[in-house]
Amino acid sequence: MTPEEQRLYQDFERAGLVPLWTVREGLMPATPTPRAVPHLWHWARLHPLAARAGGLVPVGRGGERRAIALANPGLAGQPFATPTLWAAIQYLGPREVAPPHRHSQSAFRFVLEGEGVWTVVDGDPVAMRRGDLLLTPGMCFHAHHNPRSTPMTWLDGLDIPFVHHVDAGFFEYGPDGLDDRSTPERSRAERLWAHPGLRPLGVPEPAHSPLIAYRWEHTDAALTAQLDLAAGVEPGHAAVRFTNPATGGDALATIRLEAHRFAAGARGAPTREAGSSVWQVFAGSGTLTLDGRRHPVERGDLVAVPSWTELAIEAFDSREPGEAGAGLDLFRFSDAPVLERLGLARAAPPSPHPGARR
Ligand code: GTQ
Ligand code: FE2
Repeated sequence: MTPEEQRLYQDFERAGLVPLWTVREGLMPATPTPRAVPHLWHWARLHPLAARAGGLVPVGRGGERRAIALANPGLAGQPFATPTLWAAIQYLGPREVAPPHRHSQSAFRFVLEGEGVWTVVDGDPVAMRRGDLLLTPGMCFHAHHNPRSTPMTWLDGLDIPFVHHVDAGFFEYGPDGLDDRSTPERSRAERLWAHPGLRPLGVPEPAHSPLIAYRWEHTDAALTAQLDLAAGVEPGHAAVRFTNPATGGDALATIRLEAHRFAAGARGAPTREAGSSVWQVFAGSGTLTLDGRRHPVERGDLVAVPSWTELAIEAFDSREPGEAGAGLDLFRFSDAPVLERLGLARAAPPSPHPGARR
């Protein structure tokens, strides 16, 4: 570099400027180059750690929740599973209450095992049981309470990293003390909105999905029928999206929620899409192959799939004791609604050479 050029670059820096030609390739790659890496967290390791926190760390004001976040090793120690998605295991001990609050971040709970906690969403107590998906749309007040003598754990998913990146986070405490500690079997949300194809009249136009609870019995029946009818995504692969019954759109504004079932021995075609996702095994076992690396997975295991990572799923042909059926059931959440709204969604056609590529 000539002394004159050197002075120019110094003056750029002093003036708060960066020339494109020094950063173009890093900032505008041909295809996404995520810092997040494909990563697997074993439930068998997470769960005991959450239980230990249960014995040592109180749940209350300030920290708000006994939630332990999955931190992607590519994201410099930040508590983010992917650049847009938070995934955490939350533990609530016998007779504990997680106090009411609300925030602009949207949340869901997915229950891998156990029951006995009610999440109270805008005053509506919602029972949590295995396989259920419960919503906490942005700015709804929510608290969780466990009236039983047994602890419960579940998966939380939120858009915390996305909201952090765009500096749109707002948070408020709710009134201390939980007003409604009742434990109804069915929430008001379900009594109004969980009748297929029937929209209640005379109720206010909902600002977010009014359903709040998506029960495993319905998810399971939908997946079973799709596989029986061979009408799914591909042979041996059925999938459903959780939607807002008032609009047919995604159940949450920023997070797509899906359940997938692979029949025993089924092998899905490799897929690749812009935007990131997290998968959790709900039942059965199989493998998730990420950019050619094969990871065996079993019940509860969580996998982060960064943008443009090739993913192929295979179900083992085995029946686990206590599982509903052979094959592999998975829950998935992604940032797809954000990318779609912004015109950034893209998917690649299946790779012509599936299998190991690295
Ligand atoms: O349960 O309200 O994992 O506010 C992170 C933030 C759970 C919750 C999390 C939260 C919650
Ligand atoms: Fe919260």
